[in-house]
Amino acid sequence: MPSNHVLYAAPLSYFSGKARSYLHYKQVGFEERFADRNVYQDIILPRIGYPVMPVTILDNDQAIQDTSELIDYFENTSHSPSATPPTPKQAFVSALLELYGDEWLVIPAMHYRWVYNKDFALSEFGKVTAPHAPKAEQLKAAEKSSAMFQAVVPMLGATPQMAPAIEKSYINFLHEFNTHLEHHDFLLGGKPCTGDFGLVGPLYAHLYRDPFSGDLMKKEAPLVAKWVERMIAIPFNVEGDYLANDEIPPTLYPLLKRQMSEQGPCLLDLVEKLADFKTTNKDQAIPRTIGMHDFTVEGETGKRIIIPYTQWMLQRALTPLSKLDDKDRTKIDNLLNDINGQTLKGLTIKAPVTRENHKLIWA
Ligand SMILES: N[C@@H](CCC(=O)N[C@@H](CS)C(=O)NCC(=O)O)C(=O)O
Repeated sequence: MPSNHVLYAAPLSYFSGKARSYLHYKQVGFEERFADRNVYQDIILPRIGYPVMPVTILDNDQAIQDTSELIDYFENTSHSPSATPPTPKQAFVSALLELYGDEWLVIPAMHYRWVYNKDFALSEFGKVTAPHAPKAEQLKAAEKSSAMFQAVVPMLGATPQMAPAIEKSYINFLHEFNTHLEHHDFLLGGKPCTGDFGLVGPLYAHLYRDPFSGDLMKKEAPLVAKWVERMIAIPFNVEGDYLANDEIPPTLYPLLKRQMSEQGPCLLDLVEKLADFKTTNKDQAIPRTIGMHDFTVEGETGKRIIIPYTQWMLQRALTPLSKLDDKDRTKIDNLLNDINGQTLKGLTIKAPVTRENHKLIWA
């Protein structure tokens, strides 16, 4: 397909998997280039200002870093095939599950990568950091370049104390998603939505491609592994559509309930903590983290960092609700009741944020 969009990405990367899968689905035509050390130096740092992947340079030379901004860009400029359900309940669930994949499943993804797949992960980091060096040198370079990622694991809450609960929750999630996939090819029927792309980030690079985790997924949830294979197939093959009448499949409720019970309390606390932070720091750049808070998974409570960016993802799910009429609003409220997400009903974001030039700023 003729196009000069370039995706700088790598196979080991969480968000590269999301961007790649979406761009193939969207059929916009792009070339993927390996984001090695030189790409970081020559393209990513000068264009974005900090080291991160994936980065897309569009054919008009615009640089897009964030995968949700990438999705928004192509959903707004190239309509078919769409990843945004046209009806309100499905659009809301799609955005919620994108938030879940991006900002919560990072906990099991990072846990399994660094506890069970460390050797493989290091060899993959070596390819990014020192692509042309001999293997031993690559591994040495990988220890250095992956140090920040390894240090983040306990900060995300994936500590040895939390490990059994994180694994229990992930296996339960796999079983719940597997049951859903006995009935549907994608989250909302026969066609993927932004929620599918959010989930494929962790479920591809870390939890399918890393060898121990891939075996676990194939054993515990073979249909989830097949879904990953559908999500990464080239060309991306879709024959169906979203379910009629704005229906949320009943088999999705256990996943949504899991999200509300685990991630929900952290979302509410984040909204409070970010508002508190703003009262004393409103002239300061918004930091990547603003302290730690409790989180509870399968009855076990640990601590994890509070990430302001997550509120931006939450806002993307909630903002469209304010434009709904009373009838549609009631439908969303009923859905939130059914998934134990009552606390999100009418939630006020006290210190809204937005993104500008690849950075989070106060809205
Ligand atoms: N929200 C961003 C997240 C990007 C991200 O976290 N990328 C990871 C690799 S998958 C990274 O480069 N992390 C380095 C860092 O955040 O310092 C997106 O959607 O693109």
